[in-house]
Amino acid sequence: MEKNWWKESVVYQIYPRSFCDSNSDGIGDLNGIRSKLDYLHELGINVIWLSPVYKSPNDDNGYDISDYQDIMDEFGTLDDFDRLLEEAHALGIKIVMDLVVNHTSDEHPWFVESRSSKNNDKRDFYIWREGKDGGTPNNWGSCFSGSAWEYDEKTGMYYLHCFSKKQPDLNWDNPRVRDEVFSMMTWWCEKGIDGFRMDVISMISKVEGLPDGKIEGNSGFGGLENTTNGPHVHEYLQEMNRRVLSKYDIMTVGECAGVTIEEAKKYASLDGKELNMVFQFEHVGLDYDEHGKWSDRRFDLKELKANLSKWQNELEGKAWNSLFWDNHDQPRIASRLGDESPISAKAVATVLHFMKGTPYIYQGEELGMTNCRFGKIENCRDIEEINAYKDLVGSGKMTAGDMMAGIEAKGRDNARTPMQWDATENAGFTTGKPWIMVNPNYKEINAEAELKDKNSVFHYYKKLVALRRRSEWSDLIVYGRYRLLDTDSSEIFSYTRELDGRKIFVLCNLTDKEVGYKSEFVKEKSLLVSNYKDAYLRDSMTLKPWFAAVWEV
Ligand code: TEU
Ligand code: CA
Repeated sequence: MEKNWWKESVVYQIYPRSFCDSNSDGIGDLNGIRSKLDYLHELGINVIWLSPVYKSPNDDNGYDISDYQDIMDEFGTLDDFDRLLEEAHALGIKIVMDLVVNHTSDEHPWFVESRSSKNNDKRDFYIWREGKDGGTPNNWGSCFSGSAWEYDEKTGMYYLHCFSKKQPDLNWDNPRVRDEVFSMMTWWCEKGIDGFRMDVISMISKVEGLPDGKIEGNSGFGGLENTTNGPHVHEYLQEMNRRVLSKYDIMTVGECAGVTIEEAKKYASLDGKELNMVFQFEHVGLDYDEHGKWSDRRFDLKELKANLSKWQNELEGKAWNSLFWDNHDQPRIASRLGDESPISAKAVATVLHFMKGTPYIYQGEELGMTNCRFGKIENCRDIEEINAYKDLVGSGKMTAGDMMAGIEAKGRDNARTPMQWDATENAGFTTGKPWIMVNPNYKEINAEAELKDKNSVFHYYKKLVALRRRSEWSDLIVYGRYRLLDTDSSEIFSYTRELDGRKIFVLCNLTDKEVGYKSEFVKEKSLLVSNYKDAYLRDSMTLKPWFAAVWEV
């Protein structure tokens, strides 16, 4: 297996709006991030994935970009960015930008011109269609509820928006769109950034003719199948690779909603023709129900183990995996798979961080931050939650109570409550009024307290990062072969990693109960890490609640 720095990295995702506010306006910013670089250096991570910081009206908190080459007013200036990049690099921390090019903001000059008439220079930068039978051009639904088409009075046509109506989809079939995107990417690479996370990159090529999709559940709209993994997506990414990516020593990860194993082998093939790795979403869709994500259903552990193991085994030797539980779109794993106790946060971290692939830590995950009881929709800020609430409660498909339970279990705002730095007001995130409520448990869960407590979730994550990046087991953890054990257990998640005759054994009890365990290994050579003190390996053991340990055997 060829060695690469991005395979040996641990990435930390920052959602700038909620990370650290340096000028008391209640909104996180670039100088706030810069003030916390030492904290990240202490954690030991070597790459930051920065969620979008470009100019944006913030309809979707920066995932609606109106100028790709300038910084959003609330976050600071390009000079602030340059300083952040310089100081991060001085600490050996790389910065990967969030590239959002499936769509722009409707306030981007390209779209302002495109919608102004039927025949201007930018008209076919976007996807405009005549209506059909007095309605929309097809039955596609938006990820943020409602139709994926918006009627535009000015020219009497519809434009496509797979997300909010303020996020019109770019027409990637137009070579001039690709030219503009590639030159913008080159501009950022020339500034010295270290890579791109590519937002919904699997959606940039739509099926010819934009045919109706299969009606999804009771939404009344066609699903995403005609918008993901489309006919030209690999052609466009290979062109992007030839014209930009291959010219720099950078890291790329594609956010690929709907990606299958077979598609991932193309997007993230080891031949380096497209991207380095992908985010797949099968595992974080396993606790959905008939209401889609808006359910408080929990994972079935056997299903979760089988899915993660499938990705470990089927990409082996063919493509590189990413490993994540949390991000700015997901609820927090300490609540979702753990029981919000620190010991359970350490257990779910152990399970992920010894797998094969590049691990991603989302801001606050290293503290064991949890989901938030928002109580009422007025406390929510996320366009996906607010639109879904209006749609599902407004139409009587869900009660307000069930919908709030669904939002508190799975909503994106769970990841977007302010980073909890200390026990002072607003968790030390801001001295102003925070743009979104602070999780009231910040008095117990905060960085200051955890930095002082060697037994904290923070210090456990620090150990996981050090084992992967700077230990005698680093090569084994990064490049070793994965093998799932105890396949039929719905309580235990255990596996081995093996390389050049050395083997580690990962054993986790993912329940809050004591569990008897018969081990095929009877004696450890060494203990790498455990969330309990007396983690001795025996052939017959009683595993305490949330017990996690990794031994060399
Ligand atoms: O997410 C795309 C995406 O798949 C998610 O919106 C997902 O559909 C949803 O959150 C699951 O419930 C990317 C960004 O990560 C997200 O923050 C943006 O809202 C979206 O694209 C549009 O840019
Ligand atoms: Ca601020």
